[in-house]
Amino acid sequence: MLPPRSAFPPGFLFGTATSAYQIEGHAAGGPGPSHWDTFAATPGNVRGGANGARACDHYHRWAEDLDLVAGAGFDLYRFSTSWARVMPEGSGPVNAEGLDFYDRLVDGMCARGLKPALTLYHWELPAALADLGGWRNRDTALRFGDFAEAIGRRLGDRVHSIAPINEPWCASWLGHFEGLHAPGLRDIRATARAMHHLLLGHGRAIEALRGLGLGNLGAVCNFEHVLPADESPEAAAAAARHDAIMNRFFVEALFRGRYPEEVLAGIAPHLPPGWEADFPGIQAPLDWFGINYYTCKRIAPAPAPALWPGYAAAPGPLPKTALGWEICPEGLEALLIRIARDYTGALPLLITENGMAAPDTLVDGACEDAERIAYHAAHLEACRRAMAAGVPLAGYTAWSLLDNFEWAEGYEARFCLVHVDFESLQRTPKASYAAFKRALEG
Ligand code: IFM
Repeated sequence: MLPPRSAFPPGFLFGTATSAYQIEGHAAGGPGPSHWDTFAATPGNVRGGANGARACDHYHRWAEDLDLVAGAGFDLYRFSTSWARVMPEGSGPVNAEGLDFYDRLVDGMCARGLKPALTLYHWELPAALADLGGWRNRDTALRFGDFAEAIGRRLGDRVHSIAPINEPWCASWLGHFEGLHAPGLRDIRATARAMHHLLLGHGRAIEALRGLGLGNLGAVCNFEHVLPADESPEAAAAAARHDAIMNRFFVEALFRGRYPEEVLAGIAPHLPPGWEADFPGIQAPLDWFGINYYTCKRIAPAPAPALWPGYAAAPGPLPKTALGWEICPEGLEALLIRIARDYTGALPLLITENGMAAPDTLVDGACEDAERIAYHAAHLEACRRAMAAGVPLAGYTAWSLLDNFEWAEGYEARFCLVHVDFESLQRTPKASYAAFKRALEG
């Protein structure tokens, strides 16, 4: 059972999240192509050859979807704006239809009493900017500031909060080093530049939004609880490298104005000249910090001869989700305590994503996702323990509202509270949706 609302302090915010490309249906409404369209169109990149062209058709069904968010009693809805939808060429003329869509969406949230929690970039880089080098190119960070300003001007008067970029580790490392996300590169120089320019873009966006007089601005990073695969010093060192790349690089830049030595050991020669001078902008003060957490990861040294960073994931003993991710709520508790202690202090923290993929099916029109209820319950209890230990946690956001386009996994990994039939597009609330509804009433 999920802990009820009354088990949390008054004002603690409960929300659910989605992102533009994963649900909207990118073919509708006159956007430009994004690098996810071109990545998905390349054979072998996405399971089943899927793409986001239709997704959940949220572009046309958004009112029904917002009714679902409000119907469960959530306080907040975390959504994102697609850069390629609003600025088809990445800069210059705005697609009025795209901006109007987000305007209606935000009005729809306000009309239902939902707090709009806006993420500006959840990975739809306009293909026109990808052609110019994408996040490898410093200019993309500057153009992102312009995009932030255009969105801030139109929606800023009604949104509750804004975060410029979702999960910069995925947008840089997964897409430029591991090649698993768009743009599908495996190139250390591209990675180093993307890591830095995403942070620069974050800083530019915060500057533009503050310039418009907007507040409640934050950042959202994803974290794993990293454990060495065994007790050897080699595993400890490998785990420390993964931890520095995934867990420390972005938060250390945002809150300390530096990059970890373990990461510089690999990427320093590939960073753009003069990178150190960008830290004052990257470190622009924030009003909150968002944590996306799903799993823990055991790390072993890569087999020799290994190039930097020289580590590999090893299997662990805990129960796993449909994507093979270990279920480790204790890792969330440890991370919350660590991040507050080492980086954010009294700044409010939010869980901006947490959830699990399960092999959900409809049986007689119902989806009994008991495993998902247990997952959220265990992670909410971990939040309570962290709060009891002094962590200033202000909210929890379940990933995700609707089964959706799970990036390279296509439509097979279902993470959500509402089942979507991708033929008929019918939405069916799962047992986990009902469990949240009950918990939020109490
Ligand atoms: O679906 C993604 C989301 O887009 C970003 N965070 C992780 C989720 C699950 O993989």
